[in-house]
Amino acid sequence: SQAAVRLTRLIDDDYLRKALEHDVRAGLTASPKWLPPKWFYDEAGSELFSQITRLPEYYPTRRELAILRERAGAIAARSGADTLVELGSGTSEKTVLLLDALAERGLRAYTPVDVDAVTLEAAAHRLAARYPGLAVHAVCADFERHLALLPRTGRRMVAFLGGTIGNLTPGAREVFLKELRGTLSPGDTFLLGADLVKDKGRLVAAYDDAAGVTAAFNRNVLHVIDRELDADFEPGAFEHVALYDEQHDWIEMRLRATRAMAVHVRALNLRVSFAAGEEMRTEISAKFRLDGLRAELTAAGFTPDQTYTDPEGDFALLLSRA
Ligand code: AVJ
Repeated sequence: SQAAVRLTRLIDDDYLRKALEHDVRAGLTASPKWLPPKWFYDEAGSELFSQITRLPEYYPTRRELAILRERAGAIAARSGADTLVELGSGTSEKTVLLLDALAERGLRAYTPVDVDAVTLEAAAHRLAARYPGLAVHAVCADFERHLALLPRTGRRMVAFLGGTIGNLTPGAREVFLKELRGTLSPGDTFLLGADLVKDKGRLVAAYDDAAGVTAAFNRNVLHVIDRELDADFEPGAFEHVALYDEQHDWIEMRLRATRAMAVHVRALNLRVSFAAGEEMRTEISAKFRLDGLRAELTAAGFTPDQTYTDPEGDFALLLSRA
C-alpha cells in the first residue's frame, strides 16, 4: 500500500508559522479583537473537536453521517467521478462512506487536502491499505490559498464536508467558491456539506455544551498562541461565549476577558491589553438557508444539481455541477 501513496507539500512548517504570526498580529491589533478559527486545531484542539462531534448537543456530524449512509450511492452515481478530491480532509473518517460508494463505480484516485501533514499522511496510508489499487495523492495545502495548484486529472468530485464552509465570512466564501469553480472542468462536481438555520436554542446549545468541551476547545487557541508565539495568555481568565447572530445567520464564538489584563506575545514583540469584559471573536459558524446557498453556488458559476438533507432538515449535502 505504501507505493500507492504520494504526498505533495504545498506548505511547510515555516509557511504555517508565518501565517500564524500574521493572523495573531492582525487579529490582536484590530478593534474589536479577533482570531481566525483555523488555529484551534493543534493535536489537543483536534482531539477536543473529535470529542465535540460525539456530544449530545452537537448534531451536525451525526446528521451528515446519516445523510451519507443513506445517499452515498446516489451521490456517487450522479457524480460519475473517478477521482475524489477532499478539502479539509482531516482524519477522512466520513470519507469512507463516499469512497465505498465510488469504489463500486470505477474510482481510481483519492486526493485528500489538509494543512496538517501528520494527520494527512496517516489518513492517506490508512485509506490506501483499505482500497488496494486506489491511487492516493495527498496534498498538504491551505484550501483558501492553493486551490489552483491541486491535481486536475480525472473526472473529479470535490468534497468539502462538515459545514466548514461556515467558518468563512461571506466575502471569503464568495472568493472561495469562485476560485474553486475556476479550477473545475465540465463533468466535474462539487459536494458541499452545510449546516442549516434552525431553532436558536438548539444552535446555541451545540456551541455551548453542558460538559464544557466547546469552552475548552475555544480556549485552546490561547494555549496554541502561548506555546507557538511565547505569549502569556491565561486561558482560564477567559470565558467561553457562544451566541447566535440572527442578522447574519451565524453562530459566533468569543472569548471574554473576566478582568482587565495585559498580554505579551514575545515572538511578535507585541503587547496588548484587554478591558474587563472585553470580547474577542474566535469563530463564526454560518448556518444556511437552502435557497440562499444555491443562489451563492449559482453566482459562483456552479449548477446546483441535487440537495440531500436528513429527515429533520438539520444539515444538507449539495451536489453541484461545474
Ligand atoms: C469544524 C467548522 C464545522 O463550525 O461547527 C465546533 C467547528 N466549533 N464547535 C463548526 C466547531 C465549535 C465546526 N466546524
